Amino acid sequence: WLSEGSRVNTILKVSAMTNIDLYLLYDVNPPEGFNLRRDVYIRMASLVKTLRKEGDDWVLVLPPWGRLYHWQSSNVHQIRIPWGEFFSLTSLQANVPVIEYEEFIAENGGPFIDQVLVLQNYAEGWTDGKWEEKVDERPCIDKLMYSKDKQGYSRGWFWGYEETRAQNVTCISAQGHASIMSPVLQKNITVTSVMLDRAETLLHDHYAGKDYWDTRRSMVFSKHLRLIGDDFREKYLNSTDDRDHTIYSEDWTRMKAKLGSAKGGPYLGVHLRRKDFIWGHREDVPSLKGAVKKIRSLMKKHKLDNVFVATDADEEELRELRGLLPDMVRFEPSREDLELFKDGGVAIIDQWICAHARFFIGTSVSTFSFRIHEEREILGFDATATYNRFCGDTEKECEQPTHWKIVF
Ligand SMILES: Nc1nc2c(ncn2[C@@H]2O[C@H](COP(=O)(O)OP(=O)(O)OP(=O)(O)O)[C@@H](O)[C@H]2O)c(=O)[nH]1
Ligand SMILES: *[C@@H]1O[C@H](CO)[C@@H](O)[C@H](O)[C@H]1NC(C)=O
Ligand SMILES: *[C@@H]1O[C@H](CO)[C@@H](O)[C@H](O)[C@H]1NC(C)=O
Ligand SMILES: *[C@@H]1O[C@H](CO)[C@@H](O)[C@H](O)[C@H]1NC(C)=O
Repeated sequence: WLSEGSRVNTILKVSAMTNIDLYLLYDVNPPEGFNLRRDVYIRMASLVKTLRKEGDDWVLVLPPWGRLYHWQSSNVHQIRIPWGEFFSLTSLQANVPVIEYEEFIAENGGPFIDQVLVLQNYAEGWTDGKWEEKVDERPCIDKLMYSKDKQGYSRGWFWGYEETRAQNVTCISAQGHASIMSPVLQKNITVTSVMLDRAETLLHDHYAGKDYWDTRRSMVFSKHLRLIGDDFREKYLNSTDDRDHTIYSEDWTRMKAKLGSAKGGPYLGVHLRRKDFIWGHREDVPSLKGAVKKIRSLMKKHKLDNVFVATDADEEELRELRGLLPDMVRFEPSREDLELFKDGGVAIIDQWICAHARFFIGTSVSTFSFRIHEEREILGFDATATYNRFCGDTEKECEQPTHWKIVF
């Protein structure tokens, strides 16, 4: 009953009949940070939703966190971190079926990935200067980050799981939104586990649309991190959900705060991105002096006595900042806390505290700041209290961030 040309469909049907899941794994270009990776998750969740609409039981395998360039705290174990340490898995699962990588290994019968598709652009770029959506199997443009072992399996980084191997690695040129991969995965793949490497190559299906926001709202931070942030707010910033009108529902599907309903705690929230943002002497990033001047003027304008600062500034800049702004409040984890939460957890706590401020100002085109905007949108803050950024000291046109309204 294998009719010609239907091998793929047949195998997929057999899988569905026997309730075998199909697994979509993915990874992102190594230099990308935590907050861009959170954005790529939204694109992959959208692809899985499209695949499931077509009828097959695809499950998204969550790529373990680790080896991130910015996570440099020494002597803290920072690889093979499951998503459950940072996000609420039940919340993610209420949006799209997801499993941790170790669950995949167990369900799949071992650390094997059938097919890795390395996504890349087109070697020839846009033909005739015209952009069109397309996807084709093509020779690999860059040197592959995988190598064959003695048995002929492909070995690679695989999130620090050394025993993991792939049966087959090929390159695909793709130009378009995430769901452009849906036909490829349905028709051209005769396997049960597929990994898309360099998944950031794919664009959002519909940026800031309903599906985008459903997935974004489902990315609820894990409870232990939220609790640490809430305790800190109460203890050092006189901020509680009751008084600040930021009541949070554990069930994100019921979290529908009205725009403008959140008041926020009596403090200014600041995200001051430094490090690589100042090394390039970017025109849109202020000096510390410039930033503090703006902070002072905002505190006065909004009658706020407290300022909470989240920053990745190095020791030297931090000392300078403390000199200019001695009254700033910062979340400074103890050694044990850092080992427990890791750099990713501390970043989340910083974001959570900024998200609850009466007024927030962030850094130009920082995905760290963008994720705070979204969190505040979910909590129901007025746009004027959220979509603000520092201007460079000599920046002429200082365009402010875009307001992306939630689509429920
Ligand atoms: N705790 C803490 N960490 C920060 C802060 N700002 C930046 N970082 C760290 O630096 C990393 C870089 O920022 P990300 O936004 O995640 O990285 P990215 O995706 O490259 O995004 P950009 O900010 O756009 O560079 C974060 O993941 C954090 O680890 C901050 O205010 N607090
Ligand atoms: C799918 O497979 C067919 C036949 O092998 C091939 O011609 C086509 O280019 C493939 N499509 C994609 C998108 O990879
Ligand atoms: C590897 O995958 C490609 C593309 O799907 C396929 O053409 C090829 O036959 C596969 N090779 C092996 C050894 O399975
Ligand atoms: C905290 O806020 C409440 C309500 O706004 C206020 O009454 C109280 O005095 C504040 N406490 C401190 C220590 O500032």
